[in-house]
Amino acid sequence: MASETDTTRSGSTPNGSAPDPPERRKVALITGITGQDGSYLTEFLLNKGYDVHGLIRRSSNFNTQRINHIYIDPHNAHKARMKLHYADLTDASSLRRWIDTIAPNEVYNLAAQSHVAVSFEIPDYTADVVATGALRLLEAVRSHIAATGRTDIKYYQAGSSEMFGATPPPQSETTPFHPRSPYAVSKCAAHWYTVNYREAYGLFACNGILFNHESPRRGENFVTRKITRAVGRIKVGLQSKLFLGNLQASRDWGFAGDYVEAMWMMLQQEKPGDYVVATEESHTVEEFLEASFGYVGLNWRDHVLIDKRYLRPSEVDNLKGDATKAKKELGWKPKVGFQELVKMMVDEDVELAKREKVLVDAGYMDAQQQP
Ligand code: NDP
Ligand code: GDR
Repeated sequence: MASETDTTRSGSTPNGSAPDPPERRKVALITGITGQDGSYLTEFLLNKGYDVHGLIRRSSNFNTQRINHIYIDPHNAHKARMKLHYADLTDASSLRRWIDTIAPNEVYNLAAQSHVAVSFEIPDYTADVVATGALRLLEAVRSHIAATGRTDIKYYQAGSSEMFGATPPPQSETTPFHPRSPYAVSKCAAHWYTVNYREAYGLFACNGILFNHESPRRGENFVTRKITRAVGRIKVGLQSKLFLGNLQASRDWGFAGDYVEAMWMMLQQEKPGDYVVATEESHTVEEFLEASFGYVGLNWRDHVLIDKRYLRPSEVDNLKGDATKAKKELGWKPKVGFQELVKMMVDEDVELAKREKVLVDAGYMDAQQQP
C-alpha cells in the first residue's frame, strides 16, 4: 500500500503481456480511476499498451479496492504502467499540475458524485464536482495546450442518460435534455462545457452519453448491486429483507466492461463527437428483481419491502437508448445482455456472501442487515 507521503502508486498489465517499448506507448489520464468504470477502463487501456495515470482523492480510508489487483509495489516501479496521484475535481491547481506533469494523450473525466438520490441531499457539492469540476479539467487541458502548443490531446467526458430525464424514449444524441435531479442538471452543464471547448478552442473533446451500466464492481447503493448483494446474502441466510423505493422505473442496463470500450473508441475517431451508448433494451426494477431472485430459486415478493425513503423528489421513469450512431460510426455493440448481466452479478455476490458467512459463523463479523 502507499505510504502517507507517497502520491504515486503503480500497476502492470492484468494479462501479464509484455508492454510496448516506452517511447511508443500512449499515455492516458483518468479521473475517477477508483470507481467502477475507472477500474475497467484502466484494465482495458493497460491491455492496449497504454501507460495509465489515475487521479485519486484523499480519503480517510484507502479507496483503491477496485484497482488493487493491478497495483504493483512502488519499489518495483520500473514494471509499473499504472500510477496514481492525489488530486480533486474541486481543486483546479491539482488538475493543472498533473496535466502539465503527465502530458497525457487522452484524458478521461470519469470522476463524479455519481449517485442521483444523494445529489438531492448535497446539491451544491454535486454541482461543484460534476459541473464545475469538468470545467476545471477542460480549462487545465486548454491551458496546457496553449502553453505547449501540443495538438495530440483528446478529452472524454462521462455524460449520462440522466440528462434526458423526463423526455420519453427512445433517446438518441438529438433528443432534448430534461434533467430531473441536481446530478443530471450538473451533467448537462458538463456536456455543454465540453461542446463549448470543442467549438471555441478546437479541442478534440467527446461526450459519451452512457446509459446505466453495471457489474460486480458496481457501488452497493445503486439498485442493481443493492439487489444482487441482497440476493446473495438472503440465499446464504445472512439477510431476510430488502428495502427498496420505486420498482416501476425502467432502465437500459448494460455491462460496464463493454461501455469503457466505447469511451476509448470515441477518442480514436478522426473527428470528435457525442455518442449515445446503450443496449437499446429497457427493464423495470421489478423485472431485475424477478430475474435475480428467480435465478437462485427465490421469490422476491417474499423479501422486498417498500421504504419511501428511497423514493426521489423527482424521478426518471423510463430510459431506453438509441445507439445507432455508436454502432454505425464506432462499430461498437454490447456483448453482454440483460440476463447474462444479472447472472454475472448474482454469481459473484453469492460467492461473496458465502465468504461473509464463513466470517460470521466464526464470530469475526456481524451479520449486518442491508447496507
Ligand atoms: P463511481 O461512483 O463508481 O465512481 C466515481 C469516481 O469519482 C470514484 O473514483 C470517486 O472516487 C471519484 N470522485 C468522486 N468525487 C471526486 C472528486 N471530488 N474528485 C476526484 N474524484 C472524485 O461511478 P462510475 O464508475 O459508475 O461512473 C463513472 C462516471 O460515469 C461518473 O462520472 C458517472 O456519473 C458517469 N456515468 C455512470 C453511469 C453508470 O451507469 N455507471 C452511466 C452514465 C454516466 P472515490 O473512489 O474516492 O469515491
Ligand atoms: P440511476 O441508478 O439513478 O439510474 O443512476 P440507481 O441504480 O441509483 O437507480 C435506478 C432506479 O432504481 C430506482 N430504485 C432505487 N435506486 C436506488 N439507488 N436504491 C433503491 O433502493 C431503489 N429502489 C428503487 C431508482 O429510483 C431509479 O429509478 C445511475 C448512476 O450510475 C448515475 O451516475 C448514471 O448517470 C445513471 O445511472 C445513468
